[in-house]
Amino acid sequence: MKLIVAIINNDDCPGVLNGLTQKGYSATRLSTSGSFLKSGNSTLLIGTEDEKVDEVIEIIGEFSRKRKQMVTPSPSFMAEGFVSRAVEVTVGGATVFVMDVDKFLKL
Ligand code: 2BA
Ligand code: 2BA
Repeated sequence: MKLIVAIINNDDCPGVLNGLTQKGYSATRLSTSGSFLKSGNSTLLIGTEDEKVDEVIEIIGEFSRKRKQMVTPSPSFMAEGFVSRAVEVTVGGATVFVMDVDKFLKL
């Protein structure tokens, strides 16, 4: 059993969740935010059998798209002098972690 933690763009979340549900997977969506953009993203928790991990990752990849976007970092970040103007960042795509699960219980 594995736990897949996938951080994706909010806009891509409905598509990814539909794709997973249609294939019979269960997922839990958490509302999160990244440290750099400080805007909302979504973190999906997906518990599944070892042999299904690749299919889950495929579905996540299919429904999350990587694209470029100009962003101005938040004032607090600018005040620290790291960045003072709009920068191009890649948004979309997915950051995926796969972890071993010791126990999976439904009580
Ligand atoms: P449960 O299986 O008791 O799941 C309750 C909630 O626990 C789920 O809410 C989900 O947030 C989380 N969860 C369960 N299994 C998970 C897993 N393997 N990985 C990550 N999170 C998990 P919902 O997704 O709203 O599902 C509510 C109920 O609908 C589920 O109750 C299940 O009876 C059914 N269900 C969920 N996905 C389904 C699917 N793809 N096809 C058919 N029925 C589904
Ligand atoms: P954010 O932290 O808001 O980062 C959004 C995008 O900004 C990143 O996309 C990356 O292209 C850029 N970026 C992030 N930190 C940067 C920095 N210090 N300098 C320059 N550019 C930077 P992704 O790498 O695709 O990450 C998307 C989101 O996934 C991140 O949102 C964060 O919430 C999460 N994430 C990415 N890598 C992570 C990691 N190693 N651990 C935990 N969460 C991670």
